[in-house]
Amino acid sequence: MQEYNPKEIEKKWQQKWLSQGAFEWKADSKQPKKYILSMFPYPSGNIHMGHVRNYCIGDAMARHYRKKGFNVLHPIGWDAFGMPAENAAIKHGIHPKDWTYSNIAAMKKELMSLGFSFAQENELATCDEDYTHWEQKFFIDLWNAGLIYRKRALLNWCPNDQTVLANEQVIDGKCWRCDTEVVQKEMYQYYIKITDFAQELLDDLDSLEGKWPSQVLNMQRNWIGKSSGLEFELKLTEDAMAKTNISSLKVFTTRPDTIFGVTYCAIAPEHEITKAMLDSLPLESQKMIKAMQNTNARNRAMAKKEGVALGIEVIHPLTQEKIPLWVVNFVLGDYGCGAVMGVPAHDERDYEFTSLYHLPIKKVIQSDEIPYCGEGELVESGEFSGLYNLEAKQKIIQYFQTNKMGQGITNFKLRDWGISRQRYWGTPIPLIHCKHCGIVAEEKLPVLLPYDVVIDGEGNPLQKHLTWGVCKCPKCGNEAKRETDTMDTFMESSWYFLRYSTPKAMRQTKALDKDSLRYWLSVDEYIGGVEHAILHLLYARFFTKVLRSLGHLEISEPFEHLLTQGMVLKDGAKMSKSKGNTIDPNAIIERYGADSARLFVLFAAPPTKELEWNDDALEGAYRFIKRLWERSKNVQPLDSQPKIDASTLTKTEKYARKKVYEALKKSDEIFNKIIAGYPFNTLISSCMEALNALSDQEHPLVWSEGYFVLLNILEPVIPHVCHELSTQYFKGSNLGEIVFDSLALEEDMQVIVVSVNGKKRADIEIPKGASKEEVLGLAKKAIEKWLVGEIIKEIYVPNKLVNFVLK
Ligand code: ANZ
Ligand code: ZN
Repeated sequence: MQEYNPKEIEKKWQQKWLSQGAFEWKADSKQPKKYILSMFPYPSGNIHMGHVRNYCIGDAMARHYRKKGFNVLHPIGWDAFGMPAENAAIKHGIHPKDWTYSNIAAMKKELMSLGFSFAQENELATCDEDYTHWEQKFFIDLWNAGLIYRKRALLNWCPNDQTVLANEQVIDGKCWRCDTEVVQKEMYQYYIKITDFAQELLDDLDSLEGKWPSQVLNMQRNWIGKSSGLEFELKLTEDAMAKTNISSLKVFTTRPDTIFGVTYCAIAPEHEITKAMLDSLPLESQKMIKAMQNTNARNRAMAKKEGVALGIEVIHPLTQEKIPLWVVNFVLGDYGCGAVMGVPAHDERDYEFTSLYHLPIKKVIQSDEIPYCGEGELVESGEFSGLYNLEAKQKIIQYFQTNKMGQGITNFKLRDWGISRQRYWGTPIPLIHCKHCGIVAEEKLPVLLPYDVVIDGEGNPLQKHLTWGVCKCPKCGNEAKRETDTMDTFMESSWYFLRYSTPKAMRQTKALDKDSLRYWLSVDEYIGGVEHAILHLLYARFFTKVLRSLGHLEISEPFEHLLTQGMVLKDGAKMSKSKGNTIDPNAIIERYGADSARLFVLFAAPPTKELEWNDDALEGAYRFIKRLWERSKNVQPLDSQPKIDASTLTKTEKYARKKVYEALKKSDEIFNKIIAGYPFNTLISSCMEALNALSDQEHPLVWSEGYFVLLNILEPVIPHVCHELSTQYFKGSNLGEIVFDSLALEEDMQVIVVSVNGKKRADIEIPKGASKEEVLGLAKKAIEKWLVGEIIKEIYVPNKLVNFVLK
């Protein structure tokens, strides 16, 4: 027998699988299917342990279901547009396209060297021309359906580089390249109306209950952020009206029950009243407000509370009191009305703010603490005093509605999705600006990126290009200009899982193929990092709903089950380049082989938990496979699963068989989801126990049967060595359905408790069906040292316990 040589056998099998097309799906719509998908990678150039983990989990599922007779779609692709490619161009002068495709080639090679069973036929990169084509088609469909619109919005702008910056390019308020102070500049942006689907996106989360991690469902619910309350107006005082030319202030509150506790009102720095007042304020205040305006609103809201008193007042609609008006950093310009009523006695944030500026506090819900955010009885609240606050909330909304002073409304935190980016390496937005016709959709798709661009970090490369942007208006034929914005890369990742199902032969002529979609979607198992819990998963759900509403699709939810894998850690910290604690998967493959890497990753922790890097455990994984290889010399070759008459076996032989079938049972429980979360680690440890138990016995058929089963259930984890041994000993006949021998699990022995004077002293194993005398004999032996007096009574409860009562 040869030595275990992973390099040799892994390469051999990988080549064989590829040349046989072993992982391509068959077009048989009568066969049951499984669509197993690990989130596609960004082609940064090298795979890291996070990738390895992600694809090991998906691959184990794909291989298992394939063996069970499912038609499996398990594709791979590349999330290929985005900023790093442009950064590489700026730093190293490599063209983003060349950089991206060469990274794809390199990473593909690395992934394939792990033996992942990816369908080659379905591969795609989102920067492929055909992908661009259909994404632009969807864009235009949405545009024509009124689901995309253009609006001015604030963007991070570097005045020196004359360029828009992504949030991650703003470091401490400064440009990442030139350290210039970043400002907020108003520019046209394209938005998708995801808010039209807010209610449906929220409601359908209920259908994912139990199938997606509840943490992710809750994060999505909070992000959509439905809240109901009262919207009403406060009149400005005559003086304030004179100063601003504005007559009233509209606010939104979820707590109308606290309305008698208002001691100030606050507006966003972007509010029209702020703008009207700005020039008349002291210079110091103007400076503060401008600084707020120049800070990204979400960051601003997280910062230390601060505010500027405007020196004007509004009138409380129920008490007619005058209430001071402030501009504060924690009110968002684009939520609710961009203005709030401040109730420091019953809101943490308002309390913190009023404490800083020594504003009055007025308690209106009975309580001993301040601030008090719980429920209770209203006090000092006019005719509503004495009501329980939840009831008062409804009564006060009613009062405002009856008197036409305001209305009960529902608000969502979810904002429309801003999809335009002022950068080169993305899908061009296929619109044309015509002097005569306005904005017109391009008719000749795809609109491809020009290759000859200058990417130096200054300005927008597409805008600087001399000829690319010049075109003819599709409507009137006059000279017109192309839109130079490209799309947010989340657009591409919002439908790639649909596109995978489009057969390659159809990809030029169709975005999606209805028959393929009907068969393959939804994705049965989606595996990825929890960092995508909100944006990607929300956009993908939304896109699915939009495409359904446009008639492209029949499903409403794209991902039937979601598994969020845990992080890979080293020395307790997330493995990352910036921390310098990464482990290169290639080095592991080089030293131990792909199977050891796969075994380690799936054995070290259950998929959803954090995985702490451990050199010894990796070594252990390798040793286990080596042992599996070496002990196979005990196996007697077979062509099919053997039938064993258990009555002829010894105790250790029976025990070995039991361990083997326990492992098989574990595998069934995992894949039938009797145990949740695909804990492959427990499957692997069952297999290890089984191999140990086999090693304690010599029966050749028990060895063979054991390997027949173990190679089958380990194949999804360590495919190369399993295929190799399976071919050597069983002609591969074991890599399919396996018959479960439930008799092998039946216990010959049972455990009973032995007590002395009612106190438990031992558990003993006795043969099933042993006589009372035999049991008492064994029991006495087990507790000999406690038998210090004369036995006056022996209590025997069959199958359960023995108790000796001493004098
Ligand atoms: C008075 C009040 C008293 C509030 C109280 C809360 C507790 P949701 O929708 O759940 O986030 N708010 C309204 N618009 C805002 C904006 N543009 N920026 C920042 N905060 C805003 O909660 C809405 C509550 O957040 C509203 O109810 C308002 O403060 C604040 F004891 O009004 B509340
Ligand atoms: Zn025109």
